[in-house]
Amino acid sequence: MKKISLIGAGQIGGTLAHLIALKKLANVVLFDVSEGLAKGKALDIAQSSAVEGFNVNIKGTSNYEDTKDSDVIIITAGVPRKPGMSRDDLLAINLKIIKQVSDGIKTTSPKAFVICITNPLDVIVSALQKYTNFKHNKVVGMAGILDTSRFIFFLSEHLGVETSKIKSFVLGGHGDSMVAMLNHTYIDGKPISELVKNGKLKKDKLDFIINRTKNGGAEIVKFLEKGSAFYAPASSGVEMADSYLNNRKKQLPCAAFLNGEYGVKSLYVGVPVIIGSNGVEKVIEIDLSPTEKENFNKSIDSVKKLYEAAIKIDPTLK
Ligand code: A3D
Repeated sequence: MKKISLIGAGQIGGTLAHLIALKKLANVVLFDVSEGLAKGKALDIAQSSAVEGFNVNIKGTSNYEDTKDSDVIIITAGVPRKPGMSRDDLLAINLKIIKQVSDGIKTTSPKAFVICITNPLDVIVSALQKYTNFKHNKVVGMAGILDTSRFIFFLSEHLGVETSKIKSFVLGGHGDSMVAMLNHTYIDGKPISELVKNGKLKKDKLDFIINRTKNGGAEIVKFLEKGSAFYAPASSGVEMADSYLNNRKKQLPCAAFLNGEYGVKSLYVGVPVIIGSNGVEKVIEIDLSPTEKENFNKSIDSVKKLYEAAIKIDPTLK
């Protein structure tokens, strides 16, 4: 059995542990600074094994030694948003937490595939790679799968078409500047532009759905009042771990390190990548329309700006 360590046993961490157990993907170590939280959730999930019929080991801990030699590490340690807050408002506090996590994992699991979920995603995943000095292809951020899944769900709900029959993806930073790739969106095999042209999907409704996707996280934060989304983020993280552990070589939109692709150098940002047993095996460069390119560049600029803010907080990130 492979080993997945979850750093952060909060809402997403606990859901990740549950999903990994149900899917029998790997043994799980659930780590949190709050030891009781990690131990309590691990025990609770383990006690469902007889009902659910899984045979994976689940351990709660606040000791990094227990995460030693993990195959995959998924990081959700940090603070989530409160209503009215943007993801960027979390920068200073989550940067400090990610430094502690990096110190905890870099000597214990130097070969792990590390998936970061902590916000603000693109900048936190960059910081994580700098702090650990792990290879770029082994450190990746989860956001694009979630944003894409939200977009597909809203389209499906409006058009009455099953989600499995909609293909699309969302690129760019995980924030208000994310870009829905309309030229790569197909509804039941037809380009979305065709549905707009023949009036099946009104242009203003499509704009509304794109906007709702951008604000998909905030909509849930407002409903919950305490904390942010966790079911769909956990599902998205598990899909990445599964593609790595089982060498599925799936094409997934993730925050990956760009080294010249899309004309961007030395920055983590959301793009389609292939995830297999070598981690991020390839960044897929797709053709962007002039508008998509313009929006993508805007998104890159906002990620760059936030990274500069991170350097002000911790100059070692330069
Ligand atoms: P929450 O339920 O608060 O869990 C976070 C956990 O981290 C808590 O149990 C804390 O005790 C723990 N923690 C804090 N400091 C440390 C530390 N130094 N080491 C280990 N554990 C620590 O939050 P959540 O699970 O709802 O969300 C976690 C993060 O994911 C937040 O930053 C969210 O903003 C982010 N998030 C990202 C997405 C993306 O799509 C990228 C979506 C939803 C949430």
